[in-house]
Amino acid sequence: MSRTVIHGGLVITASDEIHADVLVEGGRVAALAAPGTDAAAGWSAERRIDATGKYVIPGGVDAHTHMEMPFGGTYAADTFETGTRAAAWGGTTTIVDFAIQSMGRSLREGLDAWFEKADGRCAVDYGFHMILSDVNESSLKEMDRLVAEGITSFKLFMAYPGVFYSDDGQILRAMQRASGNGGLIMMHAENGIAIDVLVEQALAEGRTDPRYHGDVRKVALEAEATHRAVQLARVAGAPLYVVHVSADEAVAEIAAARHKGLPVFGETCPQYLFLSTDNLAEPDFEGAKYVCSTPLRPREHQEALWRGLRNNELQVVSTDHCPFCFSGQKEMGRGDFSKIPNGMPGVEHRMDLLHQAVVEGHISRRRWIEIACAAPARMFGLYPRKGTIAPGTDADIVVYDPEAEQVLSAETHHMNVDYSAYEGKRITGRVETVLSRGVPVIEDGAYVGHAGHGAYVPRGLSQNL
Ligand code: DUC
Ligand code: ZN
Ligand code: ZN
Repeated sequence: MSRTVIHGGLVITASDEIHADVLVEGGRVAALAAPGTDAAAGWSAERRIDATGKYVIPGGVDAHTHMEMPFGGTYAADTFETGTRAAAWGGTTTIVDFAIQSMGRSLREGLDAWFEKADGRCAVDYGFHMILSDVNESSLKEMDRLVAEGITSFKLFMAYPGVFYSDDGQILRAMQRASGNGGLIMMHAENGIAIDVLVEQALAEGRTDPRYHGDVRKVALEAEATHRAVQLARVAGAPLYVVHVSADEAVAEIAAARHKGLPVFGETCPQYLFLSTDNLAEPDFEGAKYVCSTPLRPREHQEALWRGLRNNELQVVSTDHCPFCFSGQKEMGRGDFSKIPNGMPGVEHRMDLLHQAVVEGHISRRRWIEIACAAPARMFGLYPRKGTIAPGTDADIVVYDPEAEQVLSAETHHMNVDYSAYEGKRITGRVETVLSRGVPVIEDGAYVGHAGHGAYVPRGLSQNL
């Protein structure tokens, strides 16, 4: 059985920071020992990684990606191959992507299509959530079967009428079903019916630039939908996970629900923490690079998100990675912001941006690991196999240099997209080595993994309840 020793580093998990040597054996963590005692303990190993002065952290778990997602007449530009490779570069060793049920089709057909796209192509491990676009008697029954197979979470949309949208009755039925089968409902909480009215009015009045995407998708309409989702989940007796929370008033709705003791959870994304409507207003259609939904908000909202992450009103930071090239894809919306495909690249830089948040004092090191690794793993039934470093866990391990400097740029990133949302941003900290189940994927600044190493991971029920 192949053995690796990572010695001299500071092992950081969501609960501890300890100087320890880590023994990896056959793809799993076998033991941790006090620094320097590894030889005495008889740890012979083929590979020894010197982590002196470095952090040894669990591989990141990005619970919200959309590889090759069809949207607005085009497809997200990262395939499972390019997207998981970029994830590995940034220290993310597990993604949970969204398989999509098409209108009029079964969940099974959607899921099979996503298995087909991912099979044999991934650099790191992957699981699936299921997007419910057509809630009916038959798809409700299928939910039970999927939960038994390890697809234990379901995304519903209160936005995008005519595409992914579910009405309140459909949402309630899906929540009731999840309450019975143990599944977790993930909600895109924006009032899409009202938004569509405002889109129509904006376009009719000649307000067509990307910044109006942010204008029409109002804070009140995110907060209202979040409130409604909470009340529907409460009536159904189901837990609720609100995805890509961007507005302070939506955080307040989640906090109020949690204060009542309801099992309501929230996720935000780096773009809401670091970017703002100032980006959406960039001239010459550049703002299109930042069109995603929920939209970027005025920067005053960022403090509520950071506070929410610190005090556990928000539990998870995922990326909602859904990249569209500026050239040829974002450009589809010149003269009509509603035709700009919604989504931004991000899977490569989540761990780094959140480390930058540690450097800037927004969160502690352990909270960094909690929100980026342990909490998403627990939330989606992957813990402790993923999300921590302890005897028996998968050896998904990142050696992270907290002192290295880097500048984010489309010139150097590995995502299959022609721009960076963080072009020129200076970051302190960088991934040095990445192991996926004990196998090197990134080593000495080079990609040494291969498509097909990444395995499908069936998930258990959410462990946060
Ligand atoms: N939001 C996006 O920005 N892109 C894809 C789907 C979504 O909900
Ligand atoms: Zn969404
Ligand atoms: Zn999404």
